[in-house]
Amino acid sequence: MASESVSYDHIFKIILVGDNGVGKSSIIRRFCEGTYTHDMDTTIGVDFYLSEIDVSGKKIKVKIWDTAGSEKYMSISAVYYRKADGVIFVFDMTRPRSFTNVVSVWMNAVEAQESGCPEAIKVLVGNKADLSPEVDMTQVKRYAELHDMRLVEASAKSNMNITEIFTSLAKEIIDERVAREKDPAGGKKTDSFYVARGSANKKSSNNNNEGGGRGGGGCKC
Ligand SMILES: Nc1nc2c(ncn2[C@@H]2O[C@H](COP(=O)(O)OP(=O)(O)O)[C@@H](O)[C@H]2O)c(=O)[nH]1
Ligand SMILES: [Mg+2]
Repeated sequence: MASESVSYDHIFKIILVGDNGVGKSSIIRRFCEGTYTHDMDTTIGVDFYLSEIDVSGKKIKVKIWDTAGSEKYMSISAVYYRKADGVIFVFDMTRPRSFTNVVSVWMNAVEAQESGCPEAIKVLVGNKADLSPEVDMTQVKRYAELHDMRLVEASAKSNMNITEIFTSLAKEIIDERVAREKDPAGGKKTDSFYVARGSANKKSSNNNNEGGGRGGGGCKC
């Protein structure tokens, strides 16, 4: 049988990190498969997913690494932080501790792997935005700005801003590469925006392709 040959404009490695139970696997499943289940299996070590998205007419293959949020897996996960093009830090908007752990554990773990590599583009995601927030969002916004990170309030359950997370990250990675080619010494300059609940990017259906969304690529995991 002849194998299908697909060429891509870009291939990006994206990893999701954050505490156990914040919804990393649910976000990926929602994005890749358009599904949500309440009884998710706990991720052991690292899972690997593939998807495709179209951003500004470019065909992009995204390799998504889902890591276990337990510290005992951090040493396994650390290998996968290396050479990531994008890192999605996930916290649970109903669990303040999961945000303070982004600050005190996950950011340090990722930055420790970055030596010698161009900086990965980072995004901060507050998941479970379908529930009442317990996290102080003023503090979260300040942290995101300080780290030049886009902040997205999302819900894997209600499919809010899930596609937005990946398409906007891919676009930022492309913009960063273009900027670096033009000016190799230049630093990253991200528009610091905040995608809140009920924003224009809110999505409510599974196959939301508008605005450069997924180009019909399902997960090939
Ligand atoms: N209410 C709500 N629950 C969610 C959401 N995302 C995930 N969950 C639930 O949170 C639990 C942990 O999710 P999981 O994806 O396994 O988290 P992970 O450990 O970070 O991969 C599961 O019971 C999910 O069904 C969400 O957006 N809203
Ligand atoms: Mg998981």
